[in-house]
Amino acid sequence: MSGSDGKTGATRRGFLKGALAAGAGAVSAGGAEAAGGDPAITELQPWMREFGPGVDASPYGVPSEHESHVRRRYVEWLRPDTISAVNFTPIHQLDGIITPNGLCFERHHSGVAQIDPARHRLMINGLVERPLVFTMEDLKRFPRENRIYFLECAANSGMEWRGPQLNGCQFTHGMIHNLMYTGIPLSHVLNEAGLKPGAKWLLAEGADAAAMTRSIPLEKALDDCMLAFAMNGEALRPEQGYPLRLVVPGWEGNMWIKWLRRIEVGDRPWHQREETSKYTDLLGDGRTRRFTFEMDAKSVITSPSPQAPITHGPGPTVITGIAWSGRGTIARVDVTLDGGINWQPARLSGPSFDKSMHRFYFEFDWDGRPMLLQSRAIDSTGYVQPTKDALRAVRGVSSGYHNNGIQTWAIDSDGRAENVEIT
Ligand SMILES: Nc1nc2c(c(=O)[nH]1)N[C@H]1C(S)=C(S)[C@@H](COP(=O)(O)O)O[C@H]1N2
Ligand SMILES: [Mo]
Repeated sequence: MSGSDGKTGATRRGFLKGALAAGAGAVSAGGAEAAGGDPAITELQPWMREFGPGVDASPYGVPSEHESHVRRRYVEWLRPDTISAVNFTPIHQLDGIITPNGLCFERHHSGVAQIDPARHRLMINGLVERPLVFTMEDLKRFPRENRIYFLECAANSGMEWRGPQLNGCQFTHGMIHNLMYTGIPLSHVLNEAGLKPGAKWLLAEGADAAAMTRSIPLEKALDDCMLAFAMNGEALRPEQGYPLRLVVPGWEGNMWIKWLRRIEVGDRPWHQREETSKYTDLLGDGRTRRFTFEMDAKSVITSPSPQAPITHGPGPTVITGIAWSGRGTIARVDVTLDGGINWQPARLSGPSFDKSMHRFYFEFDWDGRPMLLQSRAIDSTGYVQPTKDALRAVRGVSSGYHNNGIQTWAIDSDGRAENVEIT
């Protein structure tokens, strides 16, 4: 598995040597060196001497070659060409609240459906007055909305249920993305078809070879579900369901059917594979919870973390991370440096939207000693993110889905981070 880069110690030693050569006191509070002596500023660099690539060099822009390490990654035992295929968002390298389109984790059960939008249709059938079939063009004639939501797979952090396993938040928490969706409220097409008395549930079906199908309560469908065709201002990426995906705000990612082709209206749930043998929470006594739709409040420190160690010495240090709740907004995030003995409120920065990712920062003076970092989210309902032990006390140790327990990173005096658990 490609985890931490193992370069931490070397980088920090390099910095200390530089600081010593420049003389004690040359390092300012922010870590910047006093002017003079650094060839990176005193000498002409290659890019200062020549005309750069012209305006047409990349008609569709890509990140700097120096950012090529920022990419989706997978783990060896969940390979890309299997039914369990998943890769992970590099959350340790991102900032703000919006996930760039090319870095959104992917989870698909039969690969990416390659769909010609001109031949894509959405059918509404079942308990409706008028069964209807829409083209993409038809759908775009309904009034559109723009909304920002997180999508988290119910299995995110699932591999950590019995104890710390993966050394990096990309792998422990990276089955999440947060995007601005453009689309139409699902209620528009349901009203157009006309709901018959007795209509209580929907079955959403994908056009991929897996024909992913999930039952969704009608109440939720009419409340805030969307038929989305754009993410962050451009057409959905094929991986995210091009040309049409169901958006089910705050609820587990599995319900957000990609490549959406059919919605059947019925009077009861269908109990499909993905809502019975999969995506149900096994409890300690052998029973399972029937449905767990909402994603509970959760947070994680993304930097420092095992793939993003602290690469400077003691002094001003920035901790950052993300928090989200399927039940509303994030009211507060607390951070602890000592494994939960003392908690301090972090600083939330950026817009706070319902069922969207939130960004937090915590700035402090690191004394260079080892730390046990944790964050804990409190959402707008007052719910407090639990410890992993508290979750196990209620749900046993055989579960895997819906693990929103508090994550701990042990930081050593070299700034390296490791996935640990405090028991
Ligand atoms: N048609 C279809 N929709 C699907 C899936 C799939 O395999 N096929 N996977 C589901 C699962 S389990 C998750 S977590 C999300 C992942 O969305 P993403 O690939 O945009 O990250 O899509 C859901 N929708
Ligand atoms: Mo999922």
